[in-house]
Amino acid sequence: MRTLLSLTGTEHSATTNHESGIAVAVLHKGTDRTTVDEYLDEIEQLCLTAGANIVLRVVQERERLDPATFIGKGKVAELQQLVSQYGVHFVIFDDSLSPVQVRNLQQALGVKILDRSMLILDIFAKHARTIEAKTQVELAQLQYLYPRLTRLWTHLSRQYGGIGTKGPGETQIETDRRLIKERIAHLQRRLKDIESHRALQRKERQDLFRFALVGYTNAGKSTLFNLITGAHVITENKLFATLDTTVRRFTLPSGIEALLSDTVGFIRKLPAHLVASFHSTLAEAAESDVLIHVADAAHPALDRHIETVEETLVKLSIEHKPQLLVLNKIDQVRDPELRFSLRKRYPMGLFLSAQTGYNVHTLLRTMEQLFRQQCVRLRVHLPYSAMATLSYLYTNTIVEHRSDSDEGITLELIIPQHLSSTVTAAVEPCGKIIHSTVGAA
Ligand SMILES: Nc1nc2c(ncn2[C@@H]2O[C@H](COP(=O)(O)OP(=O)(O)OP(=O)(O)O)[C@@H](O)[C@H]2O)c(=O)[nH]1
Ligand SMILES: [Mg+2]
Repeated sequence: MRTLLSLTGTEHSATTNHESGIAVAVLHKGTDRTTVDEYLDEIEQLCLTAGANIVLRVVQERERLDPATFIGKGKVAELQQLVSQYGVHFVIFDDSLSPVQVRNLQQALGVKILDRSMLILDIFAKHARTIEAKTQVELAQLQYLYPRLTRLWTHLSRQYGGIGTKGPGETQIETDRRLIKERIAHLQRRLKDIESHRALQRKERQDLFRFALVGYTNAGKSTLFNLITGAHVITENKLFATLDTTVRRFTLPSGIEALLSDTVGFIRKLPAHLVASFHSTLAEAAESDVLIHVADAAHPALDRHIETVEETLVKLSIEHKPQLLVLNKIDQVRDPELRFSLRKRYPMGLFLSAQTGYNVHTLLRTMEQLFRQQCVRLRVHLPYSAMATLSYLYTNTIVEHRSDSDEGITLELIIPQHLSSTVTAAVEPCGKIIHSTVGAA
């Protein structure tokens, strides 16, 4: 990863420890100042996660963006002064900058220029541990870089070469482009292999009902996951602590086993390449039966976080799955008025604390209800000789009721819909299905 990016002169890491910077945002018409402050809070948190500090925030009210420098000339001059006054190492913009804007700003300010996408890609690169995550991040980085290199190349060829000549810059960048293209193809092949392996693993587990935790980064997904499944996924007060998907079995209150998955979090303006290249990681959520949307109830930007997650689910085409909204970190919402307004805004939300365990039993009961709604109720009759089938039914279905008579055993069963043909096939050779109804809630 490092070698390829260094070909272009781009540093592997956007920020390094102890670097300081200035955060810049533009206040567009129709956006209020509080929202822009929230965006800058998030940029600050992203920088902290990447190991850098924001020492100053600059907001410009502007209708039309400057194609050359994004912000206006006067603001660039003001920034020039601030950069030298505070001795910062970088200036970061909340919006996406074009390669030309990055170059012009870099020339004018003499420090590194970053935008939100670059910083997010950087954090992903730093946090990637597994081969899968590393491959996905590298692919996203190169795809982000590639079109930028193309435009840069056009610029350099004009500057150095001119028509019909091949200047040194041009040759170098052509080589870089070819190498990047080859590497992208290689990474895509590798991800395809990983993806088919994952699909095989999912198929092996397909007899279990699947819940998937999704939500904004830092909402507490992994904390809740660990609490429910007893796993030890890393939880941190940093953005994007989790970049992989972990799946574990857990037991619903009725005793039936199900699967729960924890995955990478979402954020506003998540670079499109990242969403695309994290396809195999997000496949577990995409193929789950129920999505549990975890949100941080104590966060001032809660409403916007929920909107962002909903938009991301649409982008992933999984917004139609049955969903449960969990408002986590309720232990941090102490003001009764705030709690009241949250309940009014989110009447369907389930308020809990993954840290203290408050109300987690209600979540489990609700999960069980959702499971039952997607189940089939079966009444079967088995002779006493069918002990193996009986034991199979006890392990793989919920036995709601059992009655024993001289003729044999009658069972009232609740089973996930996708298992109904498997159960029918197990029962029919020795017993019989008396009755079946969809929706066992
Ligand atoms: N007070 C409080 N803190 C919580 C609660 N749940 C999680 N946290 C804290 O919130 C931070 C983020 O939690 P994680 O579980 O890592 O969040 P995540 O959603 O998995 O985050 P990413 O993997 O980074 O997307 C950690 O410092 C947790 O200790 C809660 O119910 N109450
Ligand atoms: Mg996590």
